[in-house]
Amino acid sequence: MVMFKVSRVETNPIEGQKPGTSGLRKKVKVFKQPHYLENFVQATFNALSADKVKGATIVVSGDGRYYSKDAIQIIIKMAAANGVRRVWVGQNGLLSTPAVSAVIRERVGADGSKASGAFILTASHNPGGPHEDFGIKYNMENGGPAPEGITDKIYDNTKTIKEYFIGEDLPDVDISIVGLTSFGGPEGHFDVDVFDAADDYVKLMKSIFDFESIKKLLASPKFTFCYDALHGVAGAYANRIFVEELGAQESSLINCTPKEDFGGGHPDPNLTYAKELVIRMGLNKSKPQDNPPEFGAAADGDADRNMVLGKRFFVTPSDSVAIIAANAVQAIPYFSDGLKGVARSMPTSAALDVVAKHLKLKFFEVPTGWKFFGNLMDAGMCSVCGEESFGTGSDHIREKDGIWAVLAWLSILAFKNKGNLGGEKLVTVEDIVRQHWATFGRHYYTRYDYENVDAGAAKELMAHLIKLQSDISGVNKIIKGIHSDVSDVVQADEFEYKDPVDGSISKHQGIRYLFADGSRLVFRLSGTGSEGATIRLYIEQYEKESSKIGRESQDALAPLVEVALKLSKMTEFTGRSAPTVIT
Ligand code: G16
Repeated sequence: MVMFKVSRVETNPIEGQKPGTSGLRKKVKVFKQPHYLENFVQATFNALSADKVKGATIVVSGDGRYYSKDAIQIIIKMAAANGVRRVWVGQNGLLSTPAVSAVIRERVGADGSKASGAFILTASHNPGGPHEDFGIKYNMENGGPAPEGITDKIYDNTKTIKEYFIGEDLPDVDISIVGLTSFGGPEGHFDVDVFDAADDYVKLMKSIFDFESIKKLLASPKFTFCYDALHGVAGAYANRIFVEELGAQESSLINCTPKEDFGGGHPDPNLTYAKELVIRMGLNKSKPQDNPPEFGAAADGDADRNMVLGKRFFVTPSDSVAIIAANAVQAIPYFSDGLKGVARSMPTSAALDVVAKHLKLKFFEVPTGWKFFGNLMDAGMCSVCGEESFGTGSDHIREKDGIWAVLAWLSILAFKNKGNLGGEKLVTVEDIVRQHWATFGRHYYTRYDYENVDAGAAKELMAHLIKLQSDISGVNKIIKGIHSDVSDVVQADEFEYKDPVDGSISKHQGIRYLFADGSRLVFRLSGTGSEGATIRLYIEQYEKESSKIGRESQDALAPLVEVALKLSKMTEFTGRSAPTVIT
């Protein structure tokens, strides 16, 4: 057996290692600086209680982006030196973020071991490659992202760190081959277990959904399907689940080979970046398609996000979670006993609120960031949750889950078409959404992103919006001057959240302007960018009247958009005349 020694390496704090909405995300060249990754990993080990490190089992894997393979070897060597007993690695270092969560919660090692946490190597929907982004975050024993208490501790540790520990003489482990490698260290055995990336996750999905009914839907000649992994890690699951298990045609999968640089693309499943899928689904007006598929979906780099499309039809993520919640009990076996409650992030539209009210479900509005759902789920208060940022999921794990969302939609389609698969016409995605609007009303919704804006300018814009909030009648005068028929602002504040489970308070979670007719304007700075600042503007308007629910979203929202841009002085502050992305 190969033996290793523990080396103590002297280091100094490096600035800017504060985890954002979901971990630390920076350019690869930043991560490659001497000690950069090592400092953050040691700061994380030091922030965890000793029993989660010494003698523990941890998972290390990610979306396979550039620099992951090097980072995995470094973390393995640091884990060994910090007294970790076992490291579990997905084959080739690949595990989607939801699969990591599933592995922490479900996987039992051959010797009965369970994982106490995971380093997930991903910058999610940000591009990858030598000049792009890398990222790292830590997930806890419940399978969910580390709560703020821990990420704050990690950050504090990065500011005082003086040393880290590493098994420098440990040889690199071949992570392309499934199997166990054992080493001997000062504190006994240290194992690296490389396992199949999809097994646990596929098993979990099969225990949640009725695969037989989805299989029948996919077998119908009238149902056509397309899945775009945008060259992210979802590709490692798509073939297994959609083709091998559910019988979809291989040609229905596009960009499903995971690549270190995501094929040079931006692995963000929205109407701007999922270009190929958007064309195939007939949603690009300049490239009309004869007969687009009935159903299309995309995932982001680490496969926790999803975009759902029908034939020439876009489902907003806010509507998606509301529709899943409204149909879950009938369509998805996992929920057949009922939903414990539902939750959404603050900027997500209120479509879910209306469903919750109708079904008399517990409902929660949390700040942006999946970690806020975890406490509710652990306390048995929430079954289904979602975010406008293309995240949907349930309490089967503690991360949002891109493939789960697709299977949820396929289940709803299968349920709505039960007994109808041989009929004249299938119930389509668009039919389901329109029917939902007819029952619950429609929340017109759009998000404008201004990416990579000067950070100082973004702060000034936010400060300007906060200052305006002290004089609501003044705000209403400005608004009337922009558009006289927009309703009055009745409340303006910064969103603050008190966690109902542990009582912790999160402040400054987005600037809100709430209107008398239920419309909302929300402004936030993104917490996931790696350079400059990204301003997000969320615009929402509720329409109950059935004669008014069929409008084009941009027409319905045009007055509010104009109000938002002028009120915030977007162009003056940022110099931008248009957003980078509109969804
Ligand atoms: C992360 C979090 C999400 C959150 C999103 C928002 O997503 O996991 O819960 O909604 O960030 O990002 P921002 O702060 O940029 O608006 P991901 O997919 O990037 O891990």
